[in-house]
Amino acid sequence: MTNHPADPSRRGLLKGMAGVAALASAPLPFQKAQANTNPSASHSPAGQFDDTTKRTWSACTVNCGSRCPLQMTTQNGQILYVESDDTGTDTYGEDHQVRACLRGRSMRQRVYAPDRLKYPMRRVGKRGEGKFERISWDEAFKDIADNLKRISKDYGNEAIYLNYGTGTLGGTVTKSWPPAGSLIARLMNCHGGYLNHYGDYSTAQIAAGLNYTYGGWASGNSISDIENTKLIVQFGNNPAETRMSGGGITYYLQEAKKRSNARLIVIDPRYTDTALGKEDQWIPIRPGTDAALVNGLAYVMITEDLVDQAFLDKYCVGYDQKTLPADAPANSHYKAYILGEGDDQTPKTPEWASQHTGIPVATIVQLAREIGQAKPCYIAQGWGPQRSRNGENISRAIAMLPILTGNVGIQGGNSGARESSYAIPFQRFPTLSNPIKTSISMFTWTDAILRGEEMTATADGVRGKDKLDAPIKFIWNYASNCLINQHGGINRTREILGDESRCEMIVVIDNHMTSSAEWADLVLPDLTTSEQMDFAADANFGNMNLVIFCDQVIKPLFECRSIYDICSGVAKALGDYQGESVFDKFTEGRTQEEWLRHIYAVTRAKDPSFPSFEEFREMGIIKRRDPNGHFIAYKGFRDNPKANPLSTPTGKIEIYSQALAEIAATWQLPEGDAITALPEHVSTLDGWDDEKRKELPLQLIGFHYKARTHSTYGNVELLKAANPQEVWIHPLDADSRGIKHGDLVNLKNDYGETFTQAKVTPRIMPGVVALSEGAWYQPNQKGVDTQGSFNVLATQAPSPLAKGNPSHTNLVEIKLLAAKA
Ligand SMILES: Nc1nc2c(c(=O)[nH]1)N[C@H]1C(S)=C(S)[C@@H](COP(=O)(O)OP(=O)(O)OC[C@H]3O[C@@H](n4cnc5c(=O)[nH]c(N)nc54)[C@H](O)[C@@H]3O)O[C@H]1N2
Ligand SMILES: Nc1nc2c(c(=O)[nH]1)N[C@H]1C(S)=C(S)[C@@H](COP(=O)(O)OP(=O)(O)OC[C@H]3O[C@@H](n4cnc5c(=O)[nH]c(N)nc54)[C@H](O)[C@@H]3O)O[C@H]1N2
Ligand code: SF4
Ligand SMILES: [Mo]
Repeated sequence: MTNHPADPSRRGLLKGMAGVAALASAPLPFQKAQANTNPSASHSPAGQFDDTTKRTWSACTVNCGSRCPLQMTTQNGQILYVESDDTGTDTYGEDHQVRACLRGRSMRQRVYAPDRLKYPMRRVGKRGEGKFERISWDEAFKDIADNLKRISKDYGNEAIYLNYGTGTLGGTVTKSWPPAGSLIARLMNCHGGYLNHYGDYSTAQIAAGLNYTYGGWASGNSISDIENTKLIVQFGNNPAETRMSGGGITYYLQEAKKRSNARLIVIDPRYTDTALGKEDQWIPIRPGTDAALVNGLAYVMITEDLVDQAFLDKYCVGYDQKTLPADAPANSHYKAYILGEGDDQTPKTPEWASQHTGIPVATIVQLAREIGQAKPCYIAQGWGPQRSRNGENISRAIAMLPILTGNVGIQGGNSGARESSYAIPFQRFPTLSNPIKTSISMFTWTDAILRGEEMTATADGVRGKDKLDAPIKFIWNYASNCLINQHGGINRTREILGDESRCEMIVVIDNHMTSSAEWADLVLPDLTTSEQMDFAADANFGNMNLVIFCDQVIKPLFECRSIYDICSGVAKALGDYQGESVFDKFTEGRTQEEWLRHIYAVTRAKDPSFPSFEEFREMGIIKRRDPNGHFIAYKGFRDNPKANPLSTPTGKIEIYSQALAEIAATWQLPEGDAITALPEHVSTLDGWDDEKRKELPLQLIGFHYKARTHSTYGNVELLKAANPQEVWIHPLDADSRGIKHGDLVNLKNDYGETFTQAKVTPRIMPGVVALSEGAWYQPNQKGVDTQGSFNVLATQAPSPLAKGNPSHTNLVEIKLLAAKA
């Protein structure tokens, strides 16, 4: 869709379509423009408008992993239509165009959405009722400052929490995550600090798991390196939806695969858009059982002599007795575990794996032989498999395939992690340092409200201290819908937030009246990217990347203010802290534009090849290619492991991790959770073999959907119409429940209930249903969600090691509510 090579007619069409998409269903002030616009694009739309028509560079800065330039045409100060990148030669492998997907192209709809927040508001009803009164900015600033002072005095700054929020992750001034990179952090660091969080909803389990295998964040070969491979195996990776930009991974995958002509095997419970005829084989798998599949594959590889023994001996710890740490128990190595000579005395035969995964034995044997014989082989995992209750082990297990076959650190191979991107070094907004060193996992904040002082390092993963000293009393919720919508266990969250004596103040800063905003005590209206100047960076692309100059396209709407001005206002109201003006320390005397000029000057001082600020403003985008061609993860280690050891305790790839063995022995885990020294398959609560399945027979997974970026763009009617919210269900499961395609169905489990329409399709394996995450939670009078909002059905119990969100581990039952009219 966004990824066509240069084709003038196609470009004309896209241009015209962007106009149509942007103009349809516009709010009233734009009806005249709508009537004037000829969407056929047979001539330049710009020619039709008067002198005030202008085209300005901006960007889409949401957290879809990509970053896309937008060129916005305005007339009389209002956005008329939105186009994307038209620079470069548009030849793959050169500086091809980074074209926005339909979400970015519908930016006009988001900017002018009827539910735009217009002025600051204070809650008047009970928390969560959604009743507010309009107040002035000065009242809002004073209220926040008074509460910050009171709460930090009574409980300490550890009681002030910056919630996870990625709504404008791609910006520089507006950057909303990581928390320490945001302006809210800078503000709080001028006033005693805040309780930080570690980990993220995206990658908590893989980041924690592969840290023990490779040391630190596990990188993968650049996706462009697929042009050098023989076989591509993707576990739960769906870039056709999750990396949609014209500069995005989906384009690299297609183009690189064309060059190598490598086979593509997709392992996913769903037949994804990434497969969809472009794959050579789809292997549907039961959610949460990828580690069991790997075990079966390893069994075949070991018994058929397909493993790279020399690689395992030289680079790895714990494959067999030879490299097992001296003080590890006998037979606790990987080979013993697979062959059934370890503690459980269970050989992980293909038959064993088939039972767990639902994949036929012959398919497992054939896959093992194919992977074992293809050299090099690009094995990668998206983040779907790890976003589960046993995700740490799953991520480590998948990495075993390239490790067993010696595909790590070579061209055309991969580490088993997700693909890496080439990055352009770019200065970020300095945020000063946080005097509070404590942090919690981003997923455990509701518990920190409820029982903060009981939370410890070994039971709850508190870091920086043995335990928390205060519960959360103040929440900054900036560019985040995690207060309600994006956080598992919505009904439990409602209960905890509903007790106003616990968390005493919640400030939500957003563009729209989201379900999280409804739970705020104060709602502050932020500018969109289109209303201010900023730089966008940090895309997940291939071996080319870009930085975008986001200019101010239109004047701020209503009483909206930028996050810089909001933080400056609070800073002023805070007065002095330890004898220093918070305002002076926060602003350093600069305006937003002056900061951007300063940040750019710092970037340029480090790298004089950047053009001048004014040149960049004119160009809109700076694109660069990786001077090394393709990134090859762990190449230095592979070439010379003594000179370039990994940052694991042994400096090697740790198949058996002593650090994990220690954690397993010392942490307190709830019954049913496991941390293991080897990347074992473990059964979990709400997994396929949970007893509960008798009542809740269907496994429910989520996925990231092209209709939205999480919840962002969820209020754009055109996108909703094109990609409705629906639950994928196999015809066998639908038939046995009397459900037909398009029927309204109810999804229910221990945590909650919702309804949505059924998509009856063989694109999902029997016994599994899938619902995209991010639909806007909207309960009816009985408290039942009406929008198919995923997180009413998800748990708040974290995964064992990362304390991360097990979003894809759920059991559910589905019933017919009403047949399609
Ligand atoms: N069940 C389930 N839950 C999940 C996931 C899952 O797979 N399944 N995925 C998880 C993942 S990976 C993530 S990253 C999180 C994402 O969760 P969030 O980070 O909350 O992401 P969004 O839903 O996009 O919400 C961002 C908010 O920012 C707002 N916003 C957008 N632009 C701006 C701006 O310029 N200024 C301000 N102030 N606000 C802005 C949007 O209106 C929206 O309310 O969700 C997690 N939740
Ligand atoms: N359009 C769009 N793009 C996005 C986002 C968005 O909301 N919308 N969100 C962005 C963000 S913040 C993130 S973190 C990424 C998320 O990127 P991912 O986490 O990779 O995306 P998901 O769709 O959650 O999962 C990928 C695939 O894993 C499959 N899957 C689920 N469970 C299992 C399992 O147990 N085993 C296997 N093998 N497969 C499984 C799902 O069916 C899905 O097709 O996407 C980013 N891109
Ligand atoms: S949502 Fe992502 S892919 Fe789409 S325009 Fe925005 S940044 Fe680009
Ligand atoms: Mo994410």
